[in-house]
Amino acid sequence: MALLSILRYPDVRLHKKAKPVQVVDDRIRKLVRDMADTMYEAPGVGLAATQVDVHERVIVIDVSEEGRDLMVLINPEITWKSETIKTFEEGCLSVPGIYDEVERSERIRFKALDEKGQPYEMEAEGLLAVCVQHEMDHLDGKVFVEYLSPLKQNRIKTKMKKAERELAKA
Ligand code: GNR
Ligand code: NI
Repeated sequence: MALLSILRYPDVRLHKKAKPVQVVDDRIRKLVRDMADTMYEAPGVGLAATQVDVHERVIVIDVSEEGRDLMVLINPEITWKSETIKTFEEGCLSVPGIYDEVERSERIRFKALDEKGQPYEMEAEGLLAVCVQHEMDHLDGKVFVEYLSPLKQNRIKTKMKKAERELAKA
């Protein structure tokens, strides 16, 4: 098992745009395994490759209660979004300790490749819909706090930088 280290906001690398995966090969399958281990260890319900400083379009998600229903999204694309918007209190492994409300489409359809390179399409609602949209934002270099007011973003930046200094001292 290999745990990867998770970048923390406001690291500039969180704003890089990830490139599509060209071939789903053993290198990508190893990345998926390591990302899943890292997500379960955190613990979190999703993780985008961007968060582990790999700028390729790979996401792992597990929103199941028992935490053993891994979903792999390679080169995901949203094919439909509901006009109905829902607010959800989001958190992020790259912004630990910060939770705030974000508005997103309540339901989506998306397509992606699985870890075998097989294409699939599915509809999502609830936490899964939130999570897919949150993770796809990461691949485009966007962190959920960017939906908050500039004042809140500055407060969060200050708080995260202070926490980083405390960690460095310890
Ligand atoms: O673990 C996570 N929980 C979560 C809760 C509400 C909305 C989104 C998320 S995703 C987050 C893990 C993470 O940071 N993924 O990028
Ligand atoms: Ni996140």
